[in-house]
Amino acid sequence: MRYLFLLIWIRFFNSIQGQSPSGTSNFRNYRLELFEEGKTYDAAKSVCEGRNAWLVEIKDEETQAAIRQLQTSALWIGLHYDSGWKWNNIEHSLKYTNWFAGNPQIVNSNKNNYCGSTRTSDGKWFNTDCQLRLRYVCQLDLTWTLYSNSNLALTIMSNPKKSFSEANISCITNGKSLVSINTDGLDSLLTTKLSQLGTMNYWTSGNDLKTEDSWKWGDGTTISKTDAHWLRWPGDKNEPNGGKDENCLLKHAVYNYKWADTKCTAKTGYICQKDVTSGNCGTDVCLNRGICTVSNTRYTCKCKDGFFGTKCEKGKF
Ligand SMILES: [Ca+2]
Repeated sequence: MRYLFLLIWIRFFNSIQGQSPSGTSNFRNYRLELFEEGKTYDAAKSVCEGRNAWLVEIKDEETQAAIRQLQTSALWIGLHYDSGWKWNNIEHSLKYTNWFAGNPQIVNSNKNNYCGSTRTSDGKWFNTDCQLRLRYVCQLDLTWTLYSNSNLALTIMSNPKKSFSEANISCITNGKSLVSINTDGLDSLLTTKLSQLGTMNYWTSGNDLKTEDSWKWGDGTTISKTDAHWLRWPGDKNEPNGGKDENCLLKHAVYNYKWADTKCTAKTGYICQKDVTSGNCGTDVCLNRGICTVSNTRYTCKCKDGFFGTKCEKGKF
């Protein structure tokens, strides 16, 4: 009896909780999360919103391809009819479209074909009855993480992969720099965030490019060769161990994101940082022209009329 109760409780718990994605992929600065349990359009939309995400929005061919890699079945996407076809959240007008021939079909007064989905065979879009139960993909913005013990804003980039120097240029181009991991707290935060993303290594700013065996962060501070965050192998082959061949420091996914020296030409993910002590978070935190300010190690987005969400990513259209 007790076990029966337990079983019922578990089923109940799973039914309210039961929204773990069956597949994920990182694409640009987003995570795409696939849900295999068929739901109506509104129910699927609610699941995404409960995850601080939204039904995936396909703004170009690359996004379309990323979704197809994840799942080729028919899927709900964040497309709906409201006096015209619109994306639910960011940038609601349709610039890129990929409708199947004959779509969108004329919407009828019963509103039963007001929802957008993708076809199984080729991913092209069609509009259909919102009450159908389809698989769906949520899209989550990974752009910014504010490190709570400082005013460091972190950007974790997974796609496209870059070499150390390419990653460095990418950060600088965006007014940032590759991350300098000066505290245990920052290393721990990054380890948590990176492990949620999958199994990719990530470049930091650490290197001994200038003087072999003299490791420094990008901000000029020294990295001890005996720092406990270096990966420890059994025996005496502790990292860094690559000599003149390996001059750049990455957090290594397979080994719990411990540090390892690696060839700087390897292409992988990378982490940019930006100091937002001034209180101005810049232009890439709040979406849809929201105004960003920082105080007490938190950022706040003041959204323009019609937008809401922590990053003003959602809109009432
Ligand atoms: Ca070296």
